[in-house]
Amino acid sequence: MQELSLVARARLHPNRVALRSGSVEYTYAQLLERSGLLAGRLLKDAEDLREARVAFLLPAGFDYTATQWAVWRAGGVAVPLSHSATGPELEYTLTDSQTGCVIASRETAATVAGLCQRLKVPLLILDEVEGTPRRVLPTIGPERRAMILYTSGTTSKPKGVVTTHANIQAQVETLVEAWAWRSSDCIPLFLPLHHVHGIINVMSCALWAGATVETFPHFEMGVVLGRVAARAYTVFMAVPTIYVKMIQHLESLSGAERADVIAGFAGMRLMVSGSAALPASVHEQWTGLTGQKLLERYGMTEIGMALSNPYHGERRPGSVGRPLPGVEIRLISEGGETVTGENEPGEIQVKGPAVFGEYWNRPEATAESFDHGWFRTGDMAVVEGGYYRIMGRQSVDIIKSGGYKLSALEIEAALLEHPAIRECAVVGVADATWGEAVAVAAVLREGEKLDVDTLRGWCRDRLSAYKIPKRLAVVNGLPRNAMGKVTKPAVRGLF
Ligand code: MLC
Ligand code: AMP
Repeated sequence: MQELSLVARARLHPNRVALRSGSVEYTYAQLLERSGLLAGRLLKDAEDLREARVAFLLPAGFDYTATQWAVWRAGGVAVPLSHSATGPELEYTLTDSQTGCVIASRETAATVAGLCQRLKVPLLILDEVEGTPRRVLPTIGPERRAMILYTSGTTSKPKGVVTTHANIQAQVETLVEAWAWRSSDCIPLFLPLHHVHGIINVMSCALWAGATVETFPHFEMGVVLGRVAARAYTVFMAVPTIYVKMIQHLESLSGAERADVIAGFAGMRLMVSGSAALPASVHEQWTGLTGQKLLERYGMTEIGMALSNPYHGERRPGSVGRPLPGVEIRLISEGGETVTGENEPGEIQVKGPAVFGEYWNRPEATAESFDHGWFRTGDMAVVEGGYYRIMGRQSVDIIKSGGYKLSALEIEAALLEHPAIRECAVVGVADATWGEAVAVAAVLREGEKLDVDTLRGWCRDRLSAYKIPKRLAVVNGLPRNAMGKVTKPAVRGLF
């Protein structure tokens, strides 16, 4: 029987702890057992789910991972849902992915029950699933579709990035090799589990290596730092916003408490930052505080991780290092030429087994995002002294806030439904904590008034909390160029 590599590897260390939540531990044997039973339940009488989409809204932890593995082992495509998503956002994800079944816990069921009923999608409540007798599971080839992750882009609505088992394996193997993952590792997982940073870099790499993942429902500063002080972890991965927040928090702690946390960080073998630019000043502050040189890397939902500072060797602040093993990178200049020398900027394009094959049901968007087999990231970079430095994005409509990629167009479309707003333009403005903060310039209808708190309150049912504008400028007219097009750099200048 050919098995998925991640699953087959788990059989090598059945008694090791795979996951820990609070004081409860789960071994690899339990993960295999539970995911096998659930896979049987999902299959019912079928032999293979044949890439049917199965969405799940589950907190990070044993049930999340067992469900993800169950979907894969039954031949389905995993569609993890966001806990921050609003009703309309969940509806979009379920309908766009043509999901055939949703899995929730007793706690999360209320969020999706009404929607599932309306869309006539069966809802499975995990706590009520009965054990299904052991049964033969299908053979899943590496080229089969495995997962759809929704990512915002230059189109208003998020697109589903489809990765195969081969893509996921390549994404995991390159990191396990480059960052020397080992079975004695233990890592905290507090990042959202509907994005690659949490799913691939933290969870799947750790489980591939036979290591232990300690899960948290979200980033709980006090609890996580308490465990750091208790020397619970060997590896730590976070987005820059978390490092900024931890620096602020450490400064507020008493001497002894602070010394314990710092010693916990200092003793780790690896600390990684990614998903957004880590300002060199934050990198240096962190080294000053803990002695740890953060390893910054660059990646994307469509490609996994592509560039990384070295595990051994110079980790340069403000730089993302060199291509990871198995990843081909080229820079293409504005004129369409391949950049050959240093100090000349170009768009990062990526090739290799980790690169996704398609956006779900969007052949045109897929075709546009590739240039003769090279994936066009839309990120600009330059090589300096052998290391890549990210210069920013080609599109002003993509915002990175606290590691989340947001589409200005999607936010504008939602805001235009507000009865007081006649026109608006959304931009990302530089912010010391969030990297970029969402800001909106709005022209109001005759006689209307609007302040930022009222607008934020109105947005709550429509947009995930992290997409909601933090700043509002009410203006008489939006800045436009001679052609009448809104000029976003000038909009940024309003804040
Ligand atoms: C939370 N808020 C945000 C926000 N996160 N606002 C803007 N941007 C964000 N990222 C809102 C909250 O809803 C709340 O709003 C207010 O800000 C304060 O919240 P908080 O409690 O202080 O923040 P917290 O909940 O701790 O969240 C911060 C965070 C979280 C950094 C821990 O955003 C996070 O986990 N980010 C990681 C995202 C990620 O994993 N990205 C990887 C994508 S994959 P209010 O209105 O309620 O007060 C990828 C590829 C790659 O990028 O290379 O890895
Ligand atoms: P996502 O689409 O959510 O996977 O986000 C991917 C994007 O995050 C990339 O296209 C980059 O713009 C950005 N990104 C990831 N890592 C870094 C980094 N180290 N520095 C700058 N930007 C980054």
